[in-house]
Amino acid sequence: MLQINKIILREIRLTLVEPFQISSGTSSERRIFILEFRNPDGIIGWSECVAGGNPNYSPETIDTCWLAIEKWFAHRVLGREFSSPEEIFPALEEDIRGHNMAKAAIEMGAWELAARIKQIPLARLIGGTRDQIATGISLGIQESPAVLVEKARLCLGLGYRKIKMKIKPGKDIEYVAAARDALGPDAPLMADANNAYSLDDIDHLRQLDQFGLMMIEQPLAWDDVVKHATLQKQLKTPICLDESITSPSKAEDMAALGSGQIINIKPGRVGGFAQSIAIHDFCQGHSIPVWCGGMLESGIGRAHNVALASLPNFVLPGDVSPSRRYWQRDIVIPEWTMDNTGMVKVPLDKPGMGVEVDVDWIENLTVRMETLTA
Ligand code: OSB
Ligand code: MG
Repeated sequence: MLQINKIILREIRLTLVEPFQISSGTSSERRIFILEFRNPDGIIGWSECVAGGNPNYSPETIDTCWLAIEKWFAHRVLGREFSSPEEIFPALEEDIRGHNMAKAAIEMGAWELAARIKQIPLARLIGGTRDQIATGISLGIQESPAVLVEKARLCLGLGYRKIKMKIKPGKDIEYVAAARDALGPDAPLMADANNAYSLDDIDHLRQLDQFGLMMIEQPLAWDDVVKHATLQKQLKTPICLDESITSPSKAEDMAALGSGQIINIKPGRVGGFAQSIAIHDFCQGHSIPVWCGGMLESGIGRAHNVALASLPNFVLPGDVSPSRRYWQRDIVIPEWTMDNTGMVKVPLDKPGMGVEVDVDWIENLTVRMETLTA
């Protein structure tokens, strides 16, 4: 039986070890929204709402999520009895459109709490089978091709199994060419455009085909699945969709239309674990590989991503880099680490997400807090 009688919302701020630039903006300080869930026996679960400070990735932000949770979603779960966390998403979805990251924050916290109540690892509760996951790094747009090459080389040396290079018009062909040239034909390289192009750029994007990239992520509009199908027909490089896959139905559209061949699943973007699992299962049945994306999460969101990436069809390395890639000091104990072959261990020796929250540290970092009760 799953019952939640208290949810504590907190905003903390953490400074990134280095600023992160994508085609639609740069972040240097991350506003992070974390949620604590308590059941009547005092068992505690955690989640992270992955929305950013600005709506430059999706329409949601920390502030819209806070409002949506406070106004609508918390009260859909507080004080109610659920027989399984699978019942949470439908309860949040009824007559409320969108707000997936807010829904996911509630839903994923409920799964984490459920795993702790059952005293089993979260990864196992959601159907994960791996005990370690392959990891890649997402490198922001750099000031020159030479700087990108230097960073990418360092990352391959650290063991990362995939190097994702952020691109935008004017910082694309030359950058990717330099990386391929310097790192050799077998380096696992890909690019992520975060919607920086249109169908007018087909000839330009076709130049990327010569570099043997594993994939190009979301070159066209954030909500598009139709024009990506037109582009994919003209490109040899597989398209991977990120922003525009917001539900299992969008994954079905991608497969039906041929808009892409790979999906980056971010549980926040799709409304939580149940929706992620549904997309995972659909893709597995259609031979579409998936991998777990990242949203510059703290150690809490990272824990949820690691659990998700342990499912069997997560066959490509995820953007689930270790804590030190992002933060001077993370908010979980132990911090997330990666071995020198690019593998992150799925914590299977503890119930729940497998790391503990450094409560004193988050108390110190908290800039806003609100307690919601049944
Ligand atoms: O498009 O995958 C993206 C970060 C913020 C917003 C969008 C994206 C990203 C990343 C970072 O690529 C991945 C990570 O967390 O390491
Ligand atoms: Mg992306």
